[in-house]
Amino acid sequence: MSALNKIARTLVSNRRGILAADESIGTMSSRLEKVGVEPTEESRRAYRELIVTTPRLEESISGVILADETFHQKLTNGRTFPRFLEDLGILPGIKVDTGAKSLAGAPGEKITEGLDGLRERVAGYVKGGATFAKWRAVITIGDDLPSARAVRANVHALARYAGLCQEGGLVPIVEPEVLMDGDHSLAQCQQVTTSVLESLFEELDLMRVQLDGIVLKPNMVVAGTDSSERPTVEDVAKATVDTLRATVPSSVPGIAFLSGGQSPELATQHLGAMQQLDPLPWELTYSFGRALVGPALEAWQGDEGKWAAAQEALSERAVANAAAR
Ligand code: 5MM
Repeated sequence: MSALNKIARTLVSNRRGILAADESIGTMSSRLEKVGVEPTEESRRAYRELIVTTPRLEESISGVILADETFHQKLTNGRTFPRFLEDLGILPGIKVDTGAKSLAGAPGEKITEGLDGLRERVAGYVKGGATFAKWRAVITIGDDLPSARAVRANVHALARYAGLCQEGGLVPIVEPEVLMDGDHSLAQCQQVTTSVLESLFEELDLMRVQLDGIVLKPNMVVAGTDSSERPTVEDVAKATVDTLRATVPSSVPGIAFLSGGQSPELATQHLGAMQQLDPLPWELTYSFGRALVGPALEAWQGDEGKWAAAQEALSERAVANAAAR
């Protein structure tokens, strides 16, 4: 078993999943503001300390994705975040993309940036304790969207990122997110997700990415947020697993879903229903952001007195997702 395969397997096995705590400074700040917390370097640090010190987190969380700011910050006990996680038996990960920007020639569509200097940044993160990385591409469904150029540009960037990470010793989490925004049907989401994943695996092959040393982080196949369709939990589970069976080679050790704006409870129910669709050639787990930490953030509100309640809220979601597996 290669070192990359071992890390990838650790991330997705034993009923554990990944916690995405890698909101960029802008996203984290606006989420803190929404719950009445002044967004500062210190409040972002304190919030991340609340998350990683949640009692028994390591029982349901295999890895935590950190943002660059957090990666270099310290907990109250003086340990850096990656070293603290390592001590707990949780793999430290790092988001290495630098965000989605407008794609020239493609109105309404984005390209994720961050390839320049990535080889050197990967080396720095490995020194600091990272074992895996993450890069998120966003694909929009709309009138005549996504365009072929946006899909191709994004899967190309994902494959080059994955190759650079593996070369430097990090397992790449490969995240092509087809957004829930819009009034599209579940069938449209399935068609777009299928075509994005087909293009992605062609490009990963072209760039000689070792498939047993990645974790795929896709969206679930759902109807758009403004759609009048209300698919059942079983409909979503079946459409998602059918799509993945048709596109994801069995050499990929695991698939860890993003939650994409679904409610925490629904994301967990979907994950649980998918496990019933045996046999599955890969592990299916979670790499949720909002669906894991949303309730904790609301419970905390920056109040030290509510620290324990917030950790309890995170624990509840983490345990529920592990149980759904
Ligand atoms: C945690 O948020 C991640 C980073 O977002 P920005 O760079 O836009 O601030 C994000 O990539 C996240 O990891 C995925 O979207 C999964 O999170 P959700 O909330 O969709 O489960």
